Amino acid sequence: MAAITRLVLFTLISLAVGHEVKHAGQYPVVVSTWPFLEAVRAAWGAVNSGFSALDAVVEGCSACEELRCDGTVGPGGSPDENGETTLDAMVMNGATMEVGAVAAMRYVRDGIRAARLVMRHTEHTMLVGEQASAFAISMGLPGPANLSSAESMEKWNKWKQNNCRPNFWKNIQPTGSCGPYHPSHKVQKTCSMDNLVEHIGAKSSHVGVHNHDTISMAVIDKTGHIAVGTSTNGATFKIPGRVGDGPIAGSSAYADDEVGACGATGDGDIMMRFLPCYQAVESMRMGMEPKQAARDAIQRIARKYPGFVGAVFAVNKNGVHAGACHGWTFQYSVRRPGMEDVEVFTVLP
Ligand code: SD4
Repeated sequence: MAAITRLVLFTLISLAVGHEVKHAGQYPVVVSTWPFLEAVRAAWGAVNSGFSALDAVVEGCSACEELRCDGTVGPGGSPDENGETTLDAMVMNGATMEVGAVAAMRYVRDGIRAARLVMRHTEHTMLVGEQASAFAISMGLPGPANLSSAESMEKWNKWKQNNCRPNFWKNIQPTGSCGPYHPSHKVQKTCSMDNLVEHIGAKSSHVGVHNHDTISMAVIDKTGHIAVGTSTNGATFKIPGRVGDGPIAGSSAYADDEVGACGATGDGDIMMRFLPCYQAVESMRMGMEPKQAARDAIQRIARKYPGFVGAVFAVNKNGVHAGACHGWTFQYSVRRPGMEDVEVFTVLP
């Protein structure tokens, strides 16, 4: 009963400040896209027992990879056009600005751990494809493994039966079958920006509420250091070789101890053109509150792509957090001192 009363009170307080929740100076803090409760619990358990922000982010995202959060995150989640699942993942240390990432990685289930290995054991920022897999296995991660599941294969078979639609091709022929595709000779060339905006605005998004594919997480540890991470298999039925926003620092996530952090989810093909998380963190650096910074980052994309679907959360170094979204209702999860368990915040478009 007491817990329910506390929850109601807390909800009222959070509504009262309009999705911006202030808890100055109380660490640790864990924030994650979507109601990925187990992932936040795993990160919280780690950071609360003394893990660094970076290692807690890895524990949190790794929990989602293992549990296949939402049925779609990590191995066994969404297939590409060949029925294969490949992973994009990234970690960023907000104390040093180091980044480790893997993109379009095959045969290794541990996306976020592979990203941390890139950060820890190389001078590079990102490794891709089979070379990323070979690196991860050589550094001790299990593999090679089949990243498909019965569910991903079923999804893929249904898609094939539906003539491989929806898909990510444009200006190609044939349009009504699975290909192989060729460039269409009927591509309209135009110099008018009006036509261009109309075209991109009308494009329906492939990312939906039931195929999130992605976790993006920020952790502030007990010493106030901040880290972020993202793990995703990208977009359902992506063209093989596609890399989304997941492994791109500043797009799917960004952290700077001096300011705060951001995590993103949504149509990565669009979002990575705007680096929304870099934008949100830099806006906070210039004095915006998290709520304003998150909203501004989303609006910059929506102005150019009115049909885009996406969301970000922003959290400043004091633990004040907020979210903003476009094209769908967004939820993000938080755990910090004073909460009995993870709390989920809902943000309307
Ligand atoms: C991507 N941003 O690869 C990911 C997908 C996603 O919620 O976030 N879905 O485009």
